[in-house]
Amino acid sequence: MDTEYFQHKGINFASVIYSKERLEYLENEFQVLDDDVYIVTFPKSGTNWMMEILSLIHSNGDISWCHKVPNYIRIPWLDVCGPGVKLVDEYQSPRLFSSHLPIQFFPKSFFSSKAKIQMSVKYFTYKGVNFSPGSYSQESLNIAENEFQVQDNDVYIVTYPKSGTNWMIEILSLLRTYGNPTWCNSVPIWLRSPWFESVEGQSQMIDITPPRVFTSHLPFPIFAKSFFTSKAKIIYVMRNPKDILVSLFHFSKMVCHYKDPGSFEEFFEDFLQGNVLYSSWFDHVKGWMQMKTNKNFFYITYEELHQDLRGSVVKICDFLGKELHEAQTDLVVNNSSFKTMKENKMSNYSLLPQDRIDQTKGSFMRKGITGDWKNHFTVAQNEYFDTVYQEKMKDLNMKFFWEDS
Ligand code: PPS
Repeated sequence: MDTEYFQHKGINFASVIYSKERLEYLENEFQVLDDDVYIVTFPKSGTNWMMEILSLIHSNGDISWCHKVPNYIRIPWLDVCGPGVKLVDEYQSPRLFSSHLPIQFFPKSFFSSKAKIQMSVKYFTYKGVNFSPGSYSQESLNIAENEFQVQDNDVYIVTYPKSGTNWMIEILSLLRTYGNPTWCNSVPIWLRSPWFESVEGQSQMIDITPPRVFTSHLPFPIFAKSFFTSKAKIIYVMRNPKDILVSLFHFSKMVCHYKDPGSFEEFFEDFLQGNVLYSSWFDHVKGWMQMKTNKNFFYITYEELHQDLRGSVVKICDFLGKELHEAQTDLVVNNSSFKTMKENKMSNYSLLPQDRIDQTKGSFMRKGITGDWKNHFTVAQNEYFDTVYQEKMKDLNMKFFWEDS
């Protein structure tokens, strides 16, 4: 039997378990109590695991409740129709609920209550690398690595997150139009250069016309196999990992399908250990630097873009074999500035719905500067970071722009 979906305010719901009436009721009339606790998840994020943990906390570690009562009765689903509705509506305080509701449909009364949400996001690994189930699946990653067909005139922007990926997408978009910003001002950045390993990117790439530009955060060992027998090109952008750490810390608080970063101290340690999305920055950079002498591989740093954007654009043009007049180069430079991108809703991610990025917690185009780590790291953290950095990077024999700063 095919599952039928209906749309409620732009989101798909399976009609066998959801109804518009119930969603309207929950959003507008359902009364949250101050001592309620809600487990809220995107599907497959560890909901049932969290239900078991909260049940055990609720019964002071006594397993007998978990053994006698099914979990959906111990912790009813708030949003699911059927017998669960009765359970929800007749449930006595203190109440525990589960829900997959996006934030915009969550009971309005929650936001004026003292109730708590336990939001659970669990990353999965693909060949040892961490990914978020909100954007990737084992299948999408397997397709990207093993089935995706790279074309000879493709260009790939490859980065570890927060290295200047979107800046490079904007630059390449503008190169395509010889500096004319119309395309950048009318098409969202993620549709101009989809992430070819993500579930969404794989559905968006169907509409891409050659010459295709794709984006990727994939580490070298799991990149598209077909690339290595093609004439396609890669632009690899790197950034001072201290600034990446800071940028990723702030961004992780905004993205609903990223794990809560915890305190800065906790995130600092997670980053150094590679316990973050896409795992270790050190492995990413060292992996891709194996390509550094390949003629179809060009690398540049965020810091170089900052110091000399015009000179960087000229180098990128040389690599891509693209010829631009002086005035066209100026247009590319001006239209890819931080200020222009921050004001462009097609490039600043403000179009994404609240359940993807919580814009109240920050901005994707946050500061756009180099050296912001100095405003975040303690002296001890900086020394610790440098020790780990030197140890992990010692075999690479490369000097990076940021190492003198
Ligand atoms: S992501 O989520 O991995 O795709 O992010 P990514 O695009 O790699 O990096 C985001 C950071 O790049 C900054 N940014 C820019 N800086 C200067 N100029 C321009 N045009 C520009 N565009 C994006 C953005 O502000 C993020 O850095 P932070 O330090 O958080 O401000």
